[in-house]
Amino acid sequence: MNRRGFLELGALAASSAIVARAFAGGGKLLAYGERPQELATPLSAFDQLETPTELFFIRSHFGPPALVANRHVKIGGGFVKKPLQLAVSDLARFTEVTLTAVLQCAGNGRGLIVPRVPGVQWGHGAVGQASWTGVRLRDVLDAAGLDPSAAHVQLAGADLPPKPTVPAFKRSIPIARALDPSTLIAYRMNGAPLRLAHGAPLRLIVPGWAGNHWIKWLAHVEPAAEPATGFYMEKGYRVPKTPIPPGTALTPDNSEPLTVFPVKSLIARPGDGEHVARGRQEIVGVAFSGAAAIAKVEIQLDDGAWQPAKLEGEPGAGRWQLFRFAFDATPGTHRAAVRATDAAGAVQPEHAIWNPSGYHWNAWHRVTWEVA
Ligand SMILES: Nc1nc2c(c(=O)[nH]1)N[C@H]1C(S)=C(S)[C@@H](COP(=O)(O)O)O[C@H]1N2
Ligand SMILES: [Mo]
Repeated sequence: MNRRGFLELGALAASSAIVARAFAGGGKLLAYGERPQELATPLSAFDQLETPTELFFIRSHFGPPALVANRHVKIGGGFVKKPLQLAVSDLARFTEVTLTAVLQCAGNGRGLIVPRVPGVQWGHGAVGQASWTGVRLRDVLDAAGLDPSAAHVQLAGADLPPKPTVPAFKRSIPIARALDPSTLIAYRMNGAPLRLAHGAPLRLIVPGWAGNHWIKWLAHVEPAAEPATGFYMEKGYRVPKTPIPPGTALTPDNSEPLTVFPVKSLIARPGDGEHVARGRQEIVGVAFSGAAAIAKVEIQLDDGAWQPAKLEGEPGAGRWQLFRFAFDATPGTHRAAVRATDAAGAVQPEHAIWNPSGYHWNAWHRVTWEVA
C-alpha cells in the first residue's frame, strides 16, 4: 500500500491492513475491518468511469456464505401464484439488461461527520461505479404471478449471522421500486461473472439507492403486504425525517428508512497532501446523485470564485460522470473544494446534514497540495 493509502486509513493500525492484503483485491483495498468486512477503494481510483472490480469496495455484515448454500433464488410467499426457484442459467428466458450505476454504502464518509458518530469510520472509499448485467426483478415477479395487492418485496441473502442472537440481514423495498425497470437481479459486474465478495451468483441492483438495498447472495424474494421487520429495517438504515440537532435519538416516528443517496462529488487527484509539479495540472474526480443527472460541477481554487469543471461520460440519475478542471500549478500550498449540483436543483452542501448514524455524508470534498 502506498503513502496515500496509509493516510486514508487514518487511525487504523497498519497490522490489520496487512491482514487484509492477503485476500482483498491483492492489497489494493483499504481495510477498515475484517469481520464484518469493510474494505474501501482508494480515492485515487475515482478518476475512471468504471471502477475496476479488484478496486471495488466490499462491505459485508457477515461475510460470504458457503457457495453451495446459495445456488438459487426463491421467489415465493403468499403474494405469488407460481413460486419459482431460479439458478443463473434459468434467467436466460428473461430479457438481459446491462446498465451502469453507482453503488455507495449509506455510511460512506461517516468518519468525517461532525460531531462524530459510532460505526465504521469510512473515509470516501465505500463507493464505486460498475456496469451490471442481469434481468429485471419486474420480469421475474411477473413470471411468478405477482399479486397486484403486494406493497413491498422482502429480501434476504444466503449469508447468515455468526450466531443466532445476531440479527439476520433482512430488508424490503417498496413495490414501486421493485417494479422499476432499473431494479435488476444481476449476475455480471464490469462484464465478468459476479465475484463471490460482490454477491455471486446473484445480487440485487437498485440504482440511485444506497448499498444496503443491493442484497448480495440473493436467496429469498417475497412480495408482501408489509415491509420486512427486524434490526436492519427498524433500527439500522434510518434517517431523521427532518434535520435534528446532534445528540437527538431516532424513534420510529421521527425517522424513516433511507433510500436515494444525495448529490456528491469527490476529488481523485491531486491527493490530499500530495506534491504536485509546476505548470499545467488538472483536478479530476467523480460526481453523482441518486436523484437526478449531474447538472454541473464547480471548483473553488484557494479562496477564488467557483468555476465550472468539464464533465465526461453519460449523464443519468444514479450514475457518475467524471469532471476535469485544468489549472496552472504555482509554487506554494494550494487547496481546492468541489461541489456538484444535480438536475433536480440539489446542491452539494458545505457541511453534511448530521444524523445519528452518519449516513449520506456529502459535504464539499477539500484537498490541499504543495507545489515546489
Ligand atoms: N446479503 C447481503 N447483502 C448485502 C450486504 C450484506 O452484508 N449481506 N451488505 C450490503 C451493504 S451495507 C452494502 S454497502 C453493499 C456492498 O456491496 P459490495 O460489497 O459489492 O461493494 O452490499 C449490501 N448487500
Ligand atoms: Mo452499506
